Amino acid sequence: MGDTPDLTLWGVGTSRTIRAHWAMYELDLPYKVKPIGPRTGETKTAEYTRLNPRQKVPLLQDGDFCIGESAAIVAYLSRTYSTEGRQLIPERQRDYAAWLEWCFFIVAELDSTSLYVMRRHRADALGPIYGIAPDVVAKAAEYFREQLRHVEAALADGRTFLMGDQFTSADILLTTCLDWAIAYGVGICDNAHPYRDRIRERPAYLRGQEANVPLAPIVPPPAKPRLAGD
Ligand SMILES: N[C@@H](CCC(=O)N[C@@H](CS)C(=O)NCC(=O)O)C(=O)O
Repeated sequence: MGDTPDLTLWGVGTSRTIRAHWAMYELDLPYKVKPIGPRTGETKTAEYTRLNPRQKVPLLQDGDFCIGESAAIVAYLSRTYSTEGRQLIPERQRDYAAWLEWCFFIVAELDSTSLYVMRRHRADALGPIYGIAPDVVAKAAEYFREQLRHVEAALADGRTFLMGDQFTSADILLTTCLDWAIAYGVGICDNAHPYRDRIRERPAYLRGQEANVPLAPIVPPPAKPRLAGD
């Protein structure tokens, strides 16, 4: 590996792609952006499918190495490129385990089981593809609120970040879910507001947001029935 990493990040415009852009700025890493968007056909090209057979964004290319899944990308970047004072993963064994627990919890319970289910079944999102289902959307929102109680309990001791004084990639994952929930009109617990406000002031968050903006509005091709993806 040379002194300057050869990093290319594919994908903009989603709650998942922002995580990787944000992590790049937290770690102060130079990188190239391929601003492809979801449901534009750009994840289905032969070139992209060779790099990422899952046909999803985000995807990180580090030289000849490719890795997908937003939570894995931010963990990989930190593990590979952290420096003294700039790291997104705790080092001590039990802190590491607790960090891992938060990451899995956020990805599995807040993202996949709640917000993404809402996205799949909202009329203004992927409902036309997967089925418009207001009851499912309402139940998923309720489940999100229920699960957020674990975050509420953790923040009740006044900690700055999920892992205490150290900002980690778990905070990146959580903040993107809180932003997503608010955008969907799902209320978040009271003590998550000051937590989120604090984090959204971070220069890296603001720069990551800017980098995540699509060059042009994402216009999906005409809807046709699909079995899987997105
Ligand atoms: N668990 C994955 C989810 C990635 C994902 O589903 N990405 C969607 C957009 S949010 C996508 O690329 N769908 C393919 C497409 O729409 O072309 C992650 O966190 O990276």
